[in-house]
Amino acid sequence: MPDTGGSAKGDFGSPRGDPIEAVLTQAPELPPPTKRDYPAKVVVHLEVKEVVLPIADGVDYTFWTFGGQVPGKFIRVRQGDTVELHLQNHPDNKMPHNIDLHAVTGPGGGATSTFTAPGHESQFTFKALNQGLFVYHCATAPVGMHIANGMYGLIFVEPPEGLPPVDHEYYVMQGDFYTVGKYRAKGLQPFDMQKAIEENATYVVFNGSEDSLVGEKALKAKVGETIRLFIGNGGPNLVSSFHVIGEIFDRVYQEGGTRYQENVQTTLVPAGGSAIVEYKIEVPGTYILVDHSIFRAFNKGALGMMKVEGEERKDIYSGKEVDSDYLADKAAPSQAVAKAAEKMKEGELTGDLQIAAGKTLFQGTCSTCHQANGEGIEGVFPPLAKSDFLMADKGRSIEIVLNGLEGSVVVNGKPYHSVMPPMSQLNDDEIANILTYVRNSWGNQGEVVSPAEVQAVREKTARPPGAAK
Ligand code: HEC
Ligand SMILES: [Cu+2]
Repeated sequence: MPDTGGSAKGDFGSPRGDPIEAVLTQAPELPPPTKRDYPAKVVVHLEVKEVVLPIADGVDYTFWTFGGQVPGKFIRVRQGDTVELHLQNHPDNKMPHNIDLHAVTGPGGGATSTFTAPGHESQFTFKALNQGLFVYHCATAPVGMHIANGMYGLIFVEPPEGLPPVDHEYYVMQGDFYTVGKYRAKGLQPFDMQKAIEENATYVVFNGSEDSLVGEKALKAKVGETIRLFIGNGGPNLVSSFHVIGEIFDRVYQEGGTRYQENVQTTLVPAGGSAIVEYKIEVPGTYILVDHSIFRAFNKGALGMMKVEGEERKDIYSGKEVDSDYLADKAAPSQAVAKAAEKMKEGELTGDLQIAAGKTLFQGTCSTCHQANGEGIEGVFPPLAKSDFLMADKGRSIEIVLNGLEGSVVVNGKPYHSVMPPMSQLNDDEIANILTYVRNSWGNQGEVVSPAEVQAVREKTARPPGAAK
């Protein structure tokens, strides 16, 4: 492979032709290739907007964004281009902001030239000397807080000859978020500076929300196609171990640079760094994008999907489709959880809404052992369907979910000697919904369980050692 020469070879002279207004896109889409063979002047208009958007079902967060969404809009230029960047700070915003692009050669990467108060605009110009995939972010003090609120995006400086064509290019950027409430605690969640300093993330998500790449919003492809993912990591704190379950990366341009490595399972994406990943798809089905620091995927939101249609290839893979057990409630996303959260906020939560939300949550949390139909597995997992033990005592059933159960228990005349782990990582409203569903399904009939009842049990009982609070 030829030496690209870094910045020394990246100056192709003065920009030629008329200035070009850059096409900017929101994730997961990318602007088209520049398809240019000369250096141009490219004008970029980015507007900072402070917006309230969902980070999870029923959970809102005040994001600070480059362009109205997290991550910021994707910028695509060619090596040697001269970029004239205009940063607007929307008049409704509360904070000053600026931009530091890692693609810039020059102190501060643009930050010192672009400090912008609400209602103002600033601009600066740079020549993109190095090719590669670069992060940009806000660098206004307190810098960590601006990045933690979602102020980052990607700029791709194409090599002069462009990249080889592929069937799909997608933009995926990871970020960690810190909220006062625990994971999925409902309502508008404020930023938690202390948790951010301690690097104790509440959420780790792709593209600004744990629902951004699941269900209807999954990335799409067909068997036989080649995919190129432009992966970024905004941080502020965590390094990503990016992995696609069921795929092997044919090529990885490590850290967004020029050289590629081949046949990679998991690639590191540093905070404030990137990677370009390519793979051809042979087998149809659902592929799961994760940060393989795996609690982040299943307990903090770092999980996305790529749905691939096409002919089965039993010679390559004989297995079954999506394993709904490990995918939890994301296997079949429903609006039920969001709806219940919304009505709870308005004080209009009904038993029916709780049952619907509880059903979704049960699939993810309890059905692995107690089975989707609540029948359990004889001798191993006791039934919840028509369980005399469950229905005899509502308070006790709350306690079991919160604190687990060990030792001997007799359900419908049959003994069980096993262990159920505590599920106290669930919120009060989630446990209330699950138990309302369980106590009103498969022939069971009982009253609703309210979040207040769960909270009361949480307060008056002790968690077993090692359980989540
Ligand atoms: C990892 C497997 C596992 C998971 C997940 C699990 N349980 Fe259990 N559960 C058990 C076992 C095992 C027992 C019996 C424990 C014993 O023998 O003391 C049990 C007992 C119970 C009981 C009392 C016995 C009965 O059948 O009425 C209830 C109620 C219950 N679980 C509800 C739940 C709910 C609700 C969830 C989801 C929030 C859940 N469990 C998740 C394994 C599990
Ligand atoms: Cu900012």
